[in-house]
Amino acid sequence: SDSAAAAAGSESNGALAPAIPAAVPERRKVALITGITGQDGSYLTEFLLRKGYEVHGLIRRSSNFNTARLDHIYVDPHNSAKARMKLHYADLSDASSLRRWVDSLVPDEVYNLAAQSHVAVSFEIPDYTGDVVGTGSLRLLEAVRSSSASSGKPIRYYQAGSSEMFGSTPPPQSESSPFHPRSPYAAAKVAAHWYTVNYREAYGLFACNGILFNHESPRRGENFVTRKITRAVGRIHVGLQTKLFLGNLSAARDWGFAGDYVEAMWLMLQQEEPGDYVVATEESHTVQEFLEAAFGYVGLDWKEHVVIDKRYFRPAEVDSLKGDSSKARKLLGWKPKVGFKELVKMMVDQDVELAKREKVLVDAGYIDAQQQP
Ligand code: NDP
Ligand code: GDR
Repeated sequence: SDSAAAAAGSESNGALAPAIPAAVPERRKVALITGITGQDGSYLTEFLLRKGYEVHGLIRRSSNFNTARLDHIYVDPHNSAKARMKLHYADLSDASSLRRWVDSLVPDEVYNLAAQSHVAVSFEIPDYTGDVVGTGSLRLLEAVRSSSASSGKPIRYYQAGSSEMFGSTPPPQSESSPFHPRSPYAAAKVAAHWYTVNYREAYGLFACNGILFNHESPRRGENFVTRKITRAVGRIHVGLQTKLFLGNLSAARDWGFAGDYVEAMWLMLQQEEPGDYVVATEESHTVQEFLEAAFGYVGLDWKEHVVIDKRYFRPAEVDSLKGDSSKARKLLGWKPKVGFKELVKMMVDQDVELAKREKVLVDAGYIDAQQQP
């Protein structure tokens, strides 16, 4: 659908008309989210809308609409009584666009989720990844600091940090574990982490780093390993594909559900003091275990379908991640609701449905089958 994307751009100034119904006595809390079109952005938007927030998202220009994860939430901004999510064009590589929206929206909370978030791709485009993930976070922090200093209004800031920052540090990893990043992506996230700490210490900004371990969902990008596997399971199950090409199967990850993790982001910004928190399930599984669970759930044997392809091995790998999230559990009262098996089931169920629909369209000649072996 093109609906959500169509709201951004020149007409989005209309979208900035007050969205507060006359009957609501107090100003709604206003959240500004970068990376709103991503997996976490869509869950966080749903979460904040349920809490009564007005949500503004910054989206980047693309030749195709890329708002599919938001289309079910989207209400046309001309319907000003109902539309509480608005989209605006900006980019983490463009400081002026960030400052402009922070100034004009006067948000209570800013969530910086935007990133070139693929670890393997960061080895292919290291310079760009460093610019968006590292310097982009600094640009946004500076926009928040300077805007808040001129308006006098405090703004709370969330930085999407990652367990990848621990890299080769052995598990379990907690807030006090040393960082040893193993990719341009992870090194840039370490920079963003320290920029955030620095803005807190230097300017007293209410800024928090969430150090989130891997979190997945049916909305996960299709080239991350969990979704790549569940997408293939669905397609193999209905006969649209037979093989799945993967890299290192022995890496271990602490996989949780994205819907649970966005609550932790919000909780960090509701505390009396800002801080940094590890968010994790505290349970770790290898890629091979994920394969066994996902293929096994629909009665398939992964060994009959998986082929190892060297191109998916990384120049440097993160072997083992398992979080210690006791600080978040104690101080935020947060804990995950969805476990490993339930997560696999949720993702496979959706991807089997998706493959069935794809098959109907392919069989009817409405779409071409993706050319996969
Ligand atoms: P996604 O890759 O799904 O989403 C990334 C978002 O960033 C998209 O909305 C993307 O826009 C946007 N974006 C990318 N480049 C730019 C740019 N130059 N300017 C503005 N926006 C940009 O990531 P997730 O939702 O999975 O993750 C959210 C954040 O959390 C990321 O920062 C990620 O690095 C971090 N993280 C994620 C974890 C996970 O397991 N999911 C774990 C720990 C940290 P577009 O849709 O146009 O591509
Ligand atoms: P990760 O996620 O690098 O942990 O980063 P990804 O799913 O890409 O890789 C997990 C592990 O699986 C191995 N692997 C493969 N990975 C991909 N993508 N494709 C393959 O074919 C494949 N075969 C094996 C990888 O080598 C790796 O060990 C994610 C991202 O969301 C980051 O943004 C985030 O910060 C971290 O999680 C926490």
